[in-house]
Formats: sequence, C-alpha cells, structure tokens
Amino acid sequence: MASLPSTESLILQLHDISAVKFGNFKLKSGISSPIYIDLRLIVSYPTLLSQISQTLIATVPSSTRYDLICGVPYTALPIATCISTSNDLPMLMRRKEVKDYGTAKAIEGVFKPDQVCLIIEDLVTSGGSVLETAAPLRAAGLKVEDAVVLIDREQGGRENLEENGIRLHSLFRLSEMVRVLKEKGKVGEETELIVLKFLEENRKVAAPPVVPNSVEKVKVRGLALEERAKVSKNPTGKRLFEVMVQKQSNLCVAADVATAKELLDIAEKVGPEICLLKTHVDILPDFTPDFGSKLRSIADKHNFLIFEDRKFADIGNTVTMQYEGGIFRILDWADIVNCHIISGPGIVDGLKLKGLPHGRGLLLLAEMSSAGNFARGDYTAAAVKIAEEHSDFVIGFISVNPASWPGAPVNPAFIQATPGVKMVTGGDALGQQYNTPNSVIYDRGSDIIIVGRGIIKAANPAEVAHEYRRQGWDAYLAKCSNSS
Ligand code: 5BU
Repeated sequence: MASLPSTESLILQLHDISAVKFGNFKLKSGISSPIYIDLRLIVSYPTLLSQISQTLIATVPSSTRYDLICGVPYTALPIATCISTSNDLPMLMRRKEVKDYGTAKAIEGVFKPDQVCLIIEDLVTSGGSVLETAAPLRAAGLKVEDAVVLIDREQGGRENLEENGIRLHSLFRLSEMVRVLKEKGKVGEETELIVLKFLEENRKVAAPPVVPNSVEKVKVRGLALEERAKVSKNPTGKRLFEVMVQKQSNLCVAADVATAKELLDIAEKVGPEICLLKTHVDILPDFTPDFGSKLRSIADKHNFLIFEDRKFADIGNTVTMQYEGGIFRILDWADIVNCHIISGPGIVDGLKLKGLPHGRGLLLLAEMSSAGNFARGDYTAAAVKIAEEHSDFVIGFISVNPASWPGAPVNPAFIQATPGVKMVTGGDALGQQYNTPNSVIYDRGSDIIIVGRGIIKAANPAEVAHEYRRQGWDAYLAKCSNSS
C-alpha cells in the first residue's frame, strides 16, 4: 500500500477542491461561522477520498479495539465504505429515516450483541450527530467506545462525547487546518485571526441531549421532582416521584410478554433501570394467584412501582368489582391502575373507594398514542378537571403531548406518563405511533416514557433499557437546565 499522505497535504487538497470556504455561514446548530467545510464534495475525487479514508483509520490508536465500523449518515458513508473495503472491516449502516416501521431496522448489517463498533464521522461540532448514531447502535446491543473524525471543530464535541462514554480521535483540528492554510499562503493573516477568534468565542456548542447528570439541578418548568413529591397528595404519587429521583429514571417498561414467567424474568432484568413496570395481566396464559406477590418482591428488590394498564371504562359500581375481584385481584398487587373517563367521574369514585384505603394511585387516560383516537380537546380538558376534583387519588395522566394542553403545565402534583416511545419515530401496522424519548420528555412536556417493544423485543433488554433510561433522564435534565 502506498504511504499515507501528510495531514498538510490533505488540508491543501481539501482547500483546492473548495471543500473549505471562508465567509459568513449559518451552521446547523444556528451559529454563524466564518469558515464552512463541505466534505460531501470528496465523492467526486476518488483518490482524495481513498487517501482521507486510509489516513483517518490510521489515526485510531492501535490499542483501540473494534469489530465493526459505522459511518454517520450521509457524508461519512463513502468514507466508511472505503475503509471497510480496503481493510476488510465489516461495516454497518444506520438508517436515518426508518420508513417501513413495521419491519424496518434502524441498523442494517450483520452483528452480534457485545461487538464493538467504531463510529466514522467527517466533522464534529457538538458531537450530536455521533450521539445520534451511537444511540441505535447501543440500543441494538453493540458497544460504542470510540469515534474517529476527519475534522474536530473544537466546539465542545470532544467533551460532549467523552461524557457519553465515547473517545474522539481526530485527524486534525480546525485551528490546525487554518494555520496550515495561512502558512501555505492560501488565506491571509486576517482570516486566520477571524477564525481563531470565532473558535475562542464558540468553544462550546451544546449537544442537545448532553447535560450534567446532577440531581441538584433537577427542576421541571420551575419545580424539582423532589418538590413535586411534596405537593402530591397521594402516597403512591409521592413515592413515584421519589423513586424517579433516587434511581435517576423516568423509564417505565411495558412488559407485554407472552407468559407470566417471561414477565417476572424481564422485571428482574430491567428492574435496576426503571421507576415503573407496566403490565397487562390479562394477556398472561399462565397467571396464578401468587403472580402478584412474586412481582411485588421483584419490585421491592429493585425499588420500582407496578402499574396495571387495565384501562377500566365501566360505571363506578362495576369497576369496584373489576379492580378488587376476579382472578387477577389487581388491587392486591398493583400500585397504580388507569381508567378511561368515557363513563364520567363516577368511575373515579368507584376506583377510589377501593384504592385509596390501600394508598393506591390512579392515572386518567387524557390522551392516547394510537392514530385516530378520540381522546383530545374537550375530552382531555375533562380529564384534567376530574383529576383536580380527585387529587387525593388521581396521580396524573396518560398523555401524549401535555405541553400542548391549554393552561399547560397542569398542577405539578400530576405526573404525565407517555406510551408510544421508541428510539426512532414511526409506528406499527395497527395504529401505534412512536416518538423518541427526547421529544416526549423535552418537547412534549411529559415526565415518564413508557417503552414496550423497543425494549422487550431487543436482543439485550437490560442494556437497551439502560440506554432508554439515559436518554429519558438526559432529556429531563436538559429540560430542567433550560427552565432554570
Ligand atoms: P409498545 O410496544 O412500546 O408500542 O407498547 C406500548 C404499551 O403502552 C402497550 O402496552 C400499550 O397497551 C400501552 N398503551 C399505548 O401504547 N398507548 C396508549 O395510549 C395507552 C397505552 Br393508554
């Protein structure tokens, strides 16, 4: 193989093909920059593309272990392909848009859980794009520990990635690039100074999901979770807030598995990551009367609450019997249940009659995640009104976009829990609609992400749950630091 070109020669070639421009440019992050780098052009210069690719992979220290590589779409895809073919390194591709949600995968290619994937990127500013690619790779069970980039813009990306467990290796830094161009007479001293000043003033461009992981900073639109625990009138509502803070988790796993045995098994596995476990006990063919006590002991061991997603909908008198009796005896073991309000406030009176003496809590279905549902507008407003009238028993809502409710945010004692959550947006073939953890918590003003198939169908549910917890909690902290 021919010897690798020097960094200097690569910089000059990039300048020759006008991949580096000086002027006034608006970057993706919104800031104005005196320098713009467009590496998409390199596909038109195969020799340069190949040189860049080989030099880039040689930048990774020989002590770094990886089994596969994955380019950040789109600019780094040809670079990753080049590295893959000339080094016989298997590659993966991350789908940027997942279109056929029923079957499509976020990651294309063959891999085994626990293999290590090196991320290839052309340019890093905040590190956000690398994190966007790392998330689905990690969710698929892969390890991501290193990323290699052609140009580090020196604007916080290295630190942001470090905080997320990714070491950044770069071929060169932006300041180095400008220095070389100045030395070789390609740009004047004034331009060099403008770029260096810009770098100095923009040392840190925040990557959206990355914020310090500190409980002290926890505030939600003015009120910390701890504070919200204090204003909750219901012991279960209070405890849920406290568990969230203790475990730094706003993750609820929807354990929609085939058998009670599998449910107890998944509860053990994801237990350390969750604040809440959601069940549909009527789907379990092997349900036995001791199911509740077995699940309770796992919940006690891992400090999470149990939410039976029973969606009561009948008149008050009937629901008292459905809640307490039958085969399932939900009242005995579920901390939280939920109900529709279609039948009017009597349903809450009925459930409260049984639940409140046990200190249980109730979530009202104010919105639903499925396409075309009717829980919106006046219906949602009616749920809020009923909740206010029963704030000793109602602990909050099943919601989808509580930030959009008139008068939002509602009473901070009420918790918002949102189903229809996955790492990639989309839906299933039967009307389910998904949003990402960050959009649910940060944009839509919810408190808890409810994740089912995104976790239970994964090769390694515990690891994926960890990643959902991290994304959910980071989004929550980001929301806090923005409102403080
Ligand atoms: P999924 O696999 O993440 O799509 O599972 C979502 C879970 O949340 C599943 O148990 C549903 O019954 C539940 N769910 C929902 O998806 N949408 C709603 O509006 C309500 C509950 Br309420």
